[in-house]
Amino acid sequence: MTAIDTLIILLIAIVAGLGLVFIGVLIQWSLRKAWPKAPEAAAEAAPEVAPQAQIAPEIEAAATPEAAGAPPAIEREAEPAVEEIAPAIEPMPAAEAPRAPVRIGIGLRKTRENFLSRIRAAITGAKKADEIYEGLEEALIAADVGVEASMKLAAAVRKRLGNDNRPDVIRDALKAEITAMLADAERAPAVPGEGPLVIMLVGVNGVGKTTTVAKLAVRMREERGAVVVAAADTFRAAAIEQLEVWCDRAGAQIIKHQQGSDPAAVAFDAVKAGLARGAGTVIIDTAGRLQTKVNLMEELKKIARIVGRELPGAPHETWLVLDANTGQNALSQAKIFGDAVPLTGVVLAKLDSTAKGGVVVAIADRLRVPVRFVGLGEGIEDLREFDAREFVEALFETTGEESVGASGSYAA
Ligand SMILES: Nc1nc2c(ncn2[C@@H]2O[C@H](COP(=O)(O)OP(=O)(O)OP(=O)(O)O)[C@@H](O)[C@H]2O)c(=O)[nH]1
Ligand SMILES: [Mg+2]
Repeated sequence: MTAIDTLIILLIAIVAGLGLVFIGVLIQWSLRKAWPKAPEAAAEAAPEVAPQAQIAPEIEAAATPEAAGAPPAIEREAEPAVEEIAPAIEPMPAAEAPRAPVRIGIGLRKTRENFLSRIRAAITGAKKADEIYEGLEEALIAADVGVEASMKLAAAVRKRLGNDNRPDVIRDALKAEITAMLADAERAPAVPGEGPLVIMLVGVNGVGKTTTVAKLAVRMREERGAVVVAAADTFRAAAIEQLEVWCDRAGAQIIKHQQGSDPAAVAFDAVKAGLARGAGTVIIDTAGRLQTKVNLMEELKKIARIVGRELPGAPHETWLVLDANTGQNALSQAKIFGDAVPLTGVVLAKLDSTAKGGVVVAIADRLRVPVRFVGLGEGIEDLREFDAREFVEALFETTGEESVGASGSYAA
């Protein structure tokens, strides 16, 4: 064997070695990527996780402690011995290296297709004014804008235009009226007097609360510094584990107790930890489902009460997370949660996967609370601050359908 032969063999061995290392890294990377799904899958398999409809008042479980004459679990619990709780302050985890943004552009495609085709059909063609506005109203209702908001919008456009039935003019007037309706519900975000901004996320199970906590944590960390997250869904199996994985990714510190422990105590600890380490934001993840709706609402009230005791004014923001696919059901969910805790905003998750995005307008009109953020995908980057004008532009975007829209972000 010549020296050249030996060199070639050596070279082949090195290349093969490098190849093996590369495959190893690839496998590790794909496992990490898939991991946050794992707790969800486990949760789905767990018997206590019921479908989202569980929260509907009419389906409230009968076989509950209350039904058996026992007081609700939340009332049997003593308030947490707040003085005894010493938050374990761990070093803030480092966030994962930022990945390239994924799928943020899909946005409103499905909603826009649904919405525009209906509006177009209603306002084009030689029709009488009565027919046009009746059709417009029906088209808006069918696009999930809600009955009341649709009637208001059609009436406002008609009042604005009189007998001008040109489709372009009607379309522009409708845009302006929808924008005005959305802008009317806008409110300035809360500014905490002292200490961290405390945001509590509430909503029925499966709407996207935990995912939104992670997305918000990334954003708030960039805007306001360190983020502490409270794992206050202590009810669902695997919820804490799921949040832990997300917090690792987001570079947020998680405060957790055992599964089944008092969520108010977890939230209290998180606020205390946030104060102690000068965090900019504390985000509280809550359960979407307990044994009964009553228990859940009492639990949320208690969390808010205990947190406010530690930091006056907290929670400064309580956002209802809604699944955009729910359509008009969103309004009844808002009523149920709003009766328990004052809602200061809405996060509309899964806007990317629905044609029912028109519900944004119904929310603004009926709830009178602003949509703060919209979820546009399952990735940690897929959260967008809601902007009424940008949203409406994207909703009506027609030039080069499915190319980059005027807003460049909501539009596909
Ligand atoms: N397409 C899409 N999926 C989302 C979005 N936000 C959340 N999801 C998915 O919705 C599912 C439920 O999300 P979670 O964050 O676990 O919902 P949750 O409200 O915390 O659920 P519970 O803890 O059971 O109450 C997951 O599969 C998420 O990936 C979004 O904006 N777009
Ligand atoms: Mg959750």
